[in-house]
Amino acid sequence: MTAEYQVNGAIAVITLNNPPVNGLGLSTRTAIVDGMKKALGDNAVKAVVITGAGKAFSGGADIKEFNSPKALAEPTLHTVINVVENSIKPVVAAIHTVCMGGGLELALGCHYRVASPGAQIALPEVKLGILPGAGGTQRLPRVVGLEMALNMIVSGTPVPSEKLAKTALFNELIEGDLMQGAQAFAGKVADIRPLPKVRDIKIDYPNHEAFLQFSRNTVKAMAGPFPAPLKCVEAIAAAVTEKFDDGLKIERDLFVELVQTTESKALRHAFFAERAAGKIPDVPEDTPARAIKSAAVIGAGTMGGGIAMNFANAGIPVKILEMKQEALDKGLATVRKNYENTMKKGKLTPEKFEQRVGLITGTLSYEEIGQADIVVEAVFEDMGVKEAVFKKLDEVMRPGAILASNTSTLDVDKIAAFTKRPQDVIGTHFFSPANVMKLLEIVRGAKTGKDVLATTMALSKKIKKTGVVSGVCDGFIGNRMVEQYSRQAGFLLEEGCTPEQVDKAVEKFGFAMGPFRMGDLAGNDIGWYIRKRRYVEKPEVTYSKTADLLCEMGRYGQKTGAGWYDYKPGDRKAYPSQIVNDMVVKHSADIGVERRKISDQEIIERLVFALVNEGAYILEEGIAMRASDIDMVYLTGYGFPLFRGGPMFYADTVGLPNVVMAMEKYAKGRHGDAWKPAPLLAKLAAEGKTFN
Ligand code: T1G
Repeated sequence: MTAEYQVNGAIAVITLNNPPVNGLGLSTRTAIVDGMKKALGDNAVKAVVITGAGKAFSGGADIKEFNSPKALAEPTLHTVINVVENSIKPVVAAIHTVCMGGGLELALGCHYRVASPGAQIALPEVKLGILPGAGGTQRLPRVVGLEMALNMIVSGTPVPSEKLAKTALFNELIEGDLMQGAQAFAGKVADIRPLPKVRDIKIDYPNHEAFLQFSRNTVKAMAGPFPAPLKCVEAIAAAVTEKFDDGLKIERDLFVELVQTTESKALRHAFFAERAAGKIPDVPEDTPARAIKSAAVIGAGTMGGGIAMNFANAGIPVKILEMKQEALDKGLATVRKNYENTMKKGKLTPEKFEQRVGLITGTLSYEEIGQADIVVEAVFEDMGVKEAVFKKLDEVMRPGAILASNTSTLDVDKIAAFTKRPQDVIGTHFFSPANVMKLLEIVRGAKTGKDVLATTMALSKKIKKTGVVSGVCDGFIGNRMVEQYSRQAGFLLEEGCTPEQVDKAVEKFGFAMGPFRMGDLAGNDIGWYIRKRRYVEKPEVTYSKTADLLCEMGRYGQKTGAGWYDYKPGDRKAYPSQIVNDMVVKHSADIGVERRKISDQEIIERLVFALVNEGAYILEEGIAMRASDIDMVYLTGYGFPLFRGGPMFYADTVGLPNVVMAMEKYAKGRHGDAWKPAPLLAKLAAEGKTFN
């Protein structure tokens, strides 16, 4: 059973025990009701305490059960809460560590609640695209007040129990032994009648309509494409205006509506995908990791400085190595400026500022970084330069140090072969700006040690990155896919689009930024350099020449004041460029392509399905371990819209047969070779299956 029952004197104790977070799955719900029946049937029992074993009181309903028969099987969470609330003996919730979602709703059905300080209290359902569906929107406002409840439910943000100690949510905070204190409290209230029920508390909020209308307007503005936040407000409004049971019904109807939405399914997919990405099938969770107490970074450029900040932010001292004092000083000054800007925004205290800046030092000598536990190379993306650096690192780094490359496309196996310790070499591909973007592609070389992989994955968590393991190929996962996306964007220009038309369509789909604005931001010369290499290595792969023509005009993007768009000094706004549009139109004529009107749908299908198809190749080659890893790469590194769940999840929602049909249509057009369906995609589509 996933809840234990025991009786200590006159107090029955029901302990949820469904690791890892006491999710309220069917078996746990059944065990709670069984425990209550035993307690109610035992005359020696005067009161009941419910608590959770391990690291949570309860993390809420078992999300894994959603959209499955178990979620609605009796006893549902509503039934469990009714059994508790209608008990003729007092029920006390003894809360510790984590009390979230359905776990908090269960506690709100109890007559009393006591908690240890520091327990994380939350109704985070909105982060899964739903809302508290077991009375949370009706009961929480009754104990913490309308405003606090609305903020907690619409944000989903946890609040430490001590911050709620003075509200009716808790009867006591117990500093010492929680279970001892809870049972003593239960003994104290065992004979008090009537039993206090949260549902009986009236919400007293004068002029609540104005507050609720203000909340609706505010939430509508921040919710973006997600329907859940506004529905949370509607459910909470019902707590104020309706009778309790009517409010409960409104909440239930809204919950059922939301749990079916694609947006919620996408958020739940991302929740599990983020956690799955940290699992490496052939590297057991208990693989011993190497201690990372100090780091070094080679290169004080934009990437090197950003990478160093990640270590400092995690409290790890880091030394940046440069060749020239001027470059080192410039890099350190940029890092300091970044932290100053964060401090000016009030997101960093002066103490933290000093601490972090103090953790980052510079050197011109390789000998001074030899004792670091990990070194990350962030030099120019050229194999010759990487070779020189890694040969030097092989000489100076202590045995057991991890030698990581921040390469964004190059062969990590070749880099490892420059050293006598390939088992210590790994790719750690950060995304610019490295101190901001969550994604970290962890590139596993053929000889990378399992402990090095485990250490780097653990380090990704410590520096608050989403680590995703990639095999070695040109561009790993993200950039290999974006290559196809960019090819299609270039072809669309030749066939009739302007840069702003493509960007607008992509941004309407939900991407943070379209491909051309992104190019201007990152620097069009980066892609130019990579294409020049590819023209030699893969002459059979065709590209639109427009991007090269742009660079030949010196229009590298914001850094040169002009790119696909025009820019004004001191203004980052992208202005459509007549020069570029004329260049594109002329180029179409030069290559004999008649320009045509192209729909947004075609733009999206060609850009997104290009990602999906390359993702399918990456999956079948084993470069990515799972489709949800590819989704995490795009959700955390490329601005793919979260409400669509990532390219592979999105393809599943479109239906793989529909994706293949669209590709067959485009295969009949120019550069049809780009639309050959990956065998895995064709197979899944034919079998009516999905990637995830
Ligand atoms: N259901 C199922 N599995 C869960 C889970 C849940 N609610 N919460 C966590 N897990 C799994 C997670 O997938 C991972 O699995 C492991 O537990 C450790 O998680 C009716 C309907 C609780 C703060 O949204 O925020 O109640 O990878 O790595 O960092 O109104 O998990 O090990 O196999 O995150 O210590 C509402 C979601 C549900 C809370 C713990 N509750 N969870 O953080 O561990 S909907 C939530 C969290 C609901 C009712 C509605 C965190 C945590 P694996 P972890 P952690």
